[in-house]
Amino acid sequence: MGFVNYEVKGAVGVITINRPEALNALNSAVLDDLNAVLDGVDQEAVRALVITGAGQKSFVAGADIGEMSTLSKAEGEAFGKKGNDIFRKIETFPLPVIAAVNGFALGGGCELSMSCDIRIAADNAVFGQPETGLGITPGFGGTQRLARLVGPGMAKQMIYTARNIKADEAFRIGLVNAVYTQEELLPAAEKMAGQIAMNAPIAVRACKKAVNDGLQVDMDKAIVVEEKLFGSCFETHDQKEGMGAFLEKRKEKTFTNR
Ligand code: CO8
Repeated sequence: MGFVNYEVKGAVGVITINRPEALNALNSAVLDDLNAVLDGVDQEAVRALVITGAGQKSFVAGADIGEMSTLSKAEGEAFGKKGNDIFRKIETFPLPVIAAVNGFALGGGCELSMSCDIRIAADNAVFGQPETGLGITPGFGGTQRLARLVGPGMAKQMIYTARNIKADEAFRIGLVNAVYTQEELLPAAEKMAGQIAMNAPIAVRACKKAVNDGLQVDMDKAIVVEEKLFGSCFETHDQKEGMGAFLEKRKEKTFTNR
């Protein structure tokens, strides 16, 4: 794909937003390429994804301001929907997705990272929702996902002030799980994805669905979501393999995604 690279390393797929001349800003073509890469992921062979940005400076510096600058009301809504649909695809993607945030994650970039299951950052990462300074609201889910991740008070502060925060502050408020040096970031993301990939894929997918779906409903309904998914695991070969290996004191396990 022109603006999005995809490389499979064992059971880990690495998606790289590749428009470094514009700090990987998301225009329509980048979004289309990202969508096509997601649609092309082999969900049998690949068991976890990493999303990162090309170059040393930026994860994604936002939606493309040049492209957005002349939009009408209807076009703005349509552009928001285009991004939202793709980011929701990532959020509900059957495989876990790790954002390796290697620099600027502003506006749509922060929103892209928040649609991933897990965020880890390089020490040069900068997060923010600068939209109010541009005369708009966040448009790719920022008002919703930031509030859910860091709480409404901190989300409102970041969004109303449009103030960027550095990696250490993002770590302190729980927006990222860990901070690495720039050199260590991608290896760390791939290592984490590799650890996930070693576990039973159906169980990992069910855990993603349980957390995501359970957060949308009250606790009484949420534990039923978990019960159903927990029960469904007992129909799988991988449950028999995982528990069989424990009982037989066998270290090697072969999870076949069945
Ligand atoms: N859009 C378009 N081009 C960009 C963007 C962007 N978001 N960010 C950077 N670029 C381009 C610059 O224009 C520049 O291009 P050129 O060399 O042709 O002039 C190139 O990337 C390099 O950027 P800088 O020279 O500015 O690099 P600096 O190191 O000086 O600054 C910054 C880096 C601080 C990241 C700076 O580029 C910046 O502030 N960028 C904009 C960040 C921003 O405001 N992002 C949020 C955009 S709004 C958004 O994402 C809303 C999402 C939802 C949309 C829903 C629509 C309905």
